[in-house]
Amino acid sequence: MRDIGDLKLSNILLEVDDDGIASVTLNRPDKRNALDLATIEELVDIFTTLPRAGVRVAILRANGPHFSAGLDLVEHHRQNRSAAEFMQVCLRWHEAFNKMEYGGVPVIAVLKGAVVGGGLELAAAAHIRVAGPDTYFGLPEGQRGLFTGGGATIRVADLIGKARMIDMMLSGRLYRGQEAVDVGLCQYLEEDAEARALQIARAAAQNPPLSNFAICSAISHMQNMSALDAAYAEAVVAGMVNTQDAARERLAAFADGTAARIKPVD
Ligand code: 1HE
Repeated sequence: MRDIGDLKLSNILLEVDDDGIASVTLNRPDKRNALDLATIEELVDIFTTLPRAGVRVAILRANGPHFSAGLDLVEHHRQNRSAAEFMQVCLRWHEAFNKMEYGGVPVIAVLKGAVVGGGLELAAAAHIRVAGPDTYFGLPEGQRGLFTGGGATIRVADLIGKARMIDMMLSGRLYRGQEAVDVGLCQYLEEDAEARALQIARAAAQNPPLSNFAICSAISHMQNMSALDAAYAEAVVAGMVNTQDAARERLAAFADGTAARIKPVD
């Protein structure tokens, strides 16, 4: 198993606590956590390694007042890339975000300030998004003469529908507050988004890793399949997950009356 200590990181901080909860912290606050190529490569490395390092849940967060200002526009400007070069850049973004979405480790994003452009594409690759009171979402690509290249046409359209996504890109519309929850950009809106994300992470970390692996990879894969193939794949995954030792133990506890019942708590 690869040790996370082997990773060479400059733009992202990575810590794992004793419960296997990783904090992945974007750490270019001076640049509003703009995503340059080096940061994308670090994301690829981190999310390739976490599933094999025994990490149970990852919290994706950011230092500074903004989650992420998206594509590093200054780097992109300075590098004067060709079409073929920028296509390669986008493929690395896809590599990073696909590792997050399909890697099998739950990723919970804590959002604040600007979550715009590529920053929203990054957030959309997380499994749960927790926004704070000052969080706002935008796709300013059109205003910059750009187009999305980090998966927004798939993930953001999936979250909010193509009509809203097109509106955001054409009109520059920003979403925040309860409206952002209502349209599907985030699942939680909290005064203390960090605390809520940690609470969710601790709850998810109680699930057997194989169950979380299925939840955080199989559902995404199945969205890409025909209904017939998805049903088949679901049966195969359930065959593995639902017969694991951890499931047998938990079912025994349910059968003997010692397992918690599923009820709302006030
Ligand atoms: C940046 C970037 C960036 C800030 N690339 N350097 N994304 C955008 O169009 C959003 C661009 N950013 C902004 O609109 C604002 O910076 C914010 C609203 C996010 C924050 O405003 P503010 O007033 O707090 O900060 P600032 O003064 O604008 O920026 C502080 C520094 O961060 C400054 O650098 P400095 O060296 O002059 O101090 C900025 O240049 C730098 N900075 N944002 C590079 N994005 C795969 S395709 C995806 C396509 C997209 O993502 S398009 C959306 C791009």
